[in-house]
Amino acid sequence: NKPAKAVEGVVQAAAEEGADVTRADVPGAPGSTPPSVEEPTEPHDPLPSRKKQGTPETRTPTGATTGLPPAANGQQGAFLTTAQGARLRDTDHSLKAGPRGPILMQDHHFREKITHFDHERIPERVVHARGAGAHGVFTSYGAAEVTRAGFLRKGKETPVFVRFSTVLGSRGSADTVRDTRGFATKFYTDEGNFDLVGNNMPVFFIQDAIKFPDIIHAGKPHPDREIPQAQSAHDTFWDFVSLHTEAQHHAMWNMSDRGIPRSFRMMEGFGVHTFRLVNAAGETALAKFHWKPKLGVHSLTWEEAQMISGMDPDFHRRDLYDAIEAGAYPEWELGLQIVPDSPEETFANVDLLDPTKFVPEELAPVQPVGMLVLNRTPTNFFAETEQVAFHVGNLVAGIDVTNDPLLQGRLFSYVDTQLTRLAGPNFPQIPINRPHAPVNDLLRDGFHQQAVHTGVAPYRPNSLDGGNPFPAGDDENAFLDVPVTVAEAPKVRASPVSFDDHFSQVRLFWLSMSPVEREHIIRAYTFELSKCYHQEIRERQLRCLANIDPVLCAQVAAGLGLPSPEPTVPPVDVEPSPALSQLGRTWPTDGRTVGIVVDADSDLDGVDGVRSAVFAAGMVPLLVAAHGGKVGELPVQRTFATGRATEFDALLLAGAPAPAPDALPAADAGHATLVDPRVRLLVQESWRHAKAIGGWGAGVSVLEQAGVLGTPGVVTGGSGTDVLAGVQRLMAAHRVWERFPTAVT
Ligand code: HDE
Repeated sequence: NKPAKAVEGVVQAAAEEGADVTRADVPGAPGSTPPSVEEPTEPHDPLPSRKKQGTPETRTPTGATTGLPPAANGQQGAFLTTAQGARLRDTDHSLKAGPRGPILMQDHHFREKITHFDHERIPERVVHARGAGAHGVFTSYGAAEVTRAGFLRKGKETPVFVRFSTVLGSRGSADTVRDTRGFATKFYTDEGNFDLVGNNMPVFFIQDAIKFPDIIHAGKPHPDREIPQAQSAHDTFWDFVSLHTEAQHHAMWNMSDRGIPRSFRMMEGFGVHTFRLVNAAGETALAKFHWKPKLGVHSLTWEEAQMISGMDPDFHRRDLYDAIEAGAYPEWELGLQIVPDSPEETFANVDLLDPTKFVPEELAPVQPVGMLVLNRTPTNFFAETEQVAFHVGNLVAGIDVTNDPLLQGRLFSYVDTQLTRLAGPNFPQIPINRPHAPVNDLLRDGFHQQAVHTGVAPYRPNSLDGGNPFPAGDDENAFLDVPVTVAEAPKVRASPVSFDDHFSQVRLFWLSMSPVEREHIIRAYTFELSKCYHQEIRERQLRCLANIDPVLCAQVAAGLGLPSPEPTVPPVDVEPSPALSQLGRTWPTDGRTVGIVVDADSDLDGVDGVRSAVFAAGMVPLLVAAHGGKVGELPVQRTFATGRATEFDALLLAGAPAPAPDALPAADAGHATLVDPRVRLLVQESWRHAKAIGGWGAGVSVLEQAGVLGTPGVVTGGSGTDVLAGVQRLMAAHRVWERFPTAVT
């Protein structure tokens, strides 16, 4: 029997926690049910903790007790303190032996402050180091026919955190480089966290996870000089992908406009791998996950991307935060391509285990199953965006993996990498990673343990903690490893024969592009290969292009000044997938920016009306003038020194600001019709980047001086609102595509 004092302690502790526990409930207390010699089998709540095991109140009081918002936890009170809470008199001077003397070793505040600072940085992610995150909510339309996952039940709302990223660059690299983008979503479901760790492209460079270090070492900067940063336009990348031809498909997606998105808000997302879904009846289906942006899929031009890398390296991050803070919440529909589960795991001749292949939407339509809305920016970048840890193995009941060898390897990598990056195994306890479902995991101790675990039996089976915790079954929605049959097969280091087809889907992608998109792809390959120093690498990549398409190959070869080789694998007949092209549709223009050039002689009332109309259309008007402050009563957001065309989706000219006299060559001085050269540059760059342009009043003379009047996508009219209406129609198609030269059809 337990000593009476110990029993009393347990009862008292339970009462403090609000539990109704009597002496007889305490195991070992006189009069309690004697413990059984059998293993307990009935699930029940954990036993009340013993008094001496009660959680000590070690934390800074939380919002519940102080009334302060939870974000303020740990940083409260009016006075500066040490990390231990002792108030400080001075934090600007170290403790010295006299004002001119050396610092004393005993200055514990100095040592605490500097030591903490010295350790503020953690290793950046080995890939996807550069990223931006946001909170949001996912609302399901329902998908019960195919999955039992609770968060996909009709009407269910689930909180999420999403992190977008580039792949190759370091944490401080530019946003608009040519690269794949990460699109990782953590769903905090009632049944545990589900992470959909995807990209903005549906295929990957390699078929087997064991090659991941190879492709990444090839893409990262050269090991000797550590250049170039955040780009694939260099020898080692093209050396690898030209030798390792299964990478050709993903390489072409990177060379396409998808490699330079206009905004995170305007990117698709793909789970890439095939997953296995299980419904409540235990029936399975194979599925691919898709995110479809409400605003459509749009890209920058290559020149814009390069200019922005210098002028605003945080372009995508800023765009995401600005949109959310302005209330223009980014939205995506989650969609599923569902195909029947079969032992062959093949659909329409596509091997569903091969992550270098996708299933064309025309063959398996994307069925919408819910809506994601991002509505809150992080409070603290490090705590949330940097410390968030995604893992493809964070699965919930109703969603299981397949044997895709890339996915299988990822199941190992994502936990492993956090052990270094987040310094130990307890990263799931970091606030941004904590599941919203109850956790009862029998994992104990380790660096940075935050929980004060009670009980004495963190093992199973046990009788000392009443058998807790208990395994769940189907009725408690336990995760199900689908018992798929594993073929009896020899242990080999090999891939299925179907994985040997490295070119047919690259050709499919190429043939699905519009002429403008093909032209961009040709220019991207030509640019990147021109940056290689080794002639043999360019020639080898041209041989790969010959196997994809003779026109593509010939055009890139011409740009490089090299002969166009013959194919070694003749290009095959494939059916294009029109859904892959970004052109030919119109999209909402919400959240787009419209630059309006004004001067004191502009019709300012008219400009004010245009501003209101831009606002009313859900877009952002930015007034651009020679100086900051105001023009008339209108506030100026950008000056000719700070506003470049890259920031605007369309440009309106309501005036013809004259140049400062000292900005002109002597011969032009006093020329009454000349416009400030920076305004001409604004117009010319907007035109080159195929943006809609409009002008009225004196603005029309700017269009004339810039040499663009009467060309496609340049609207003039009697009033600003008429011009805006024409410009808006053009913006719905994203760009004025006719302006791009196309050598290919
Ligand atoms: Fe990742 N990947 N990956 N990856 N990945 C990481 O995990 C890895 C792959 C993706 O915003 C790392 O926490 C291997 C495909 C995203 O925090 C690491 C393989 C896809 C992110 C890792 C792949 C992705 C990562 C680095 C081949 C698209 C950023 C830091 C087998 C479907 C998540 C980290 C974030 C991050 C490994 C291939 C997407 C090292 C071994 C395919 C979006 O664990």
